[in-house]
Amino acid sequence: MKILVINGPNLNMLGIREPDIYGRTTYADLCGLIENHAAETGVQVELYQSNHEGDLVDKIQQAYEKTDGIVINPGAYTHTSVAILDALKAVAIPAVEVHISEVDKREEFRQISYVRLACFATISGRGVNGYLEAMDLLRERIHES
Ligand code: CA2
Repeated sequence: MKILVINGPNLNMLGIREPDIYGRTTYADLCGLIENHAAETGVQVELYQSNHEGDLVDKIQQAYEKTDGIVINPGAYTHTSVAILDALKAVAIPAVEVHISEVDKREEFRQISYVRLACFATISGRGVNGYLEAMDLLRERIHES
């Protein structure tokens, strides 16, 4: 089983600033946690981060028929990107939306998610652990199908 974990803009800056909102785990630490969890659960994982909307769309398209599940934290594009929503719908790969912070309790603009419409679950406010929970949800979903 192959899972693609996608992170959007500024998530490469994790742990560097705003630790009160996003914690102290760096992006490199996050990648390590995800890779360890994948190894423990027998999953093949690919990690991808970009600050560019079109690159994120390209990566989702490239996953078509090659990836069993997608974990995606689209960062700020969550709240604006119909292009990422459409890409997820186009490939029709089971996807889980992740947010480190509890977006539904933050500014009004962060409470809107376009991407959510193409995801079967959303995990928000669980810190970096949310990525691991999303991988577990995907494994369950893929085993059932
Ligand atoms: O809570 C999340 O995971 C977010 O997707 C993170 C995004 C934000 O725009 C979303 O509304 C919620 C921000 C990505 C990280 O931004 C940083 C800002 C300063 C320092 C480190 C990271």
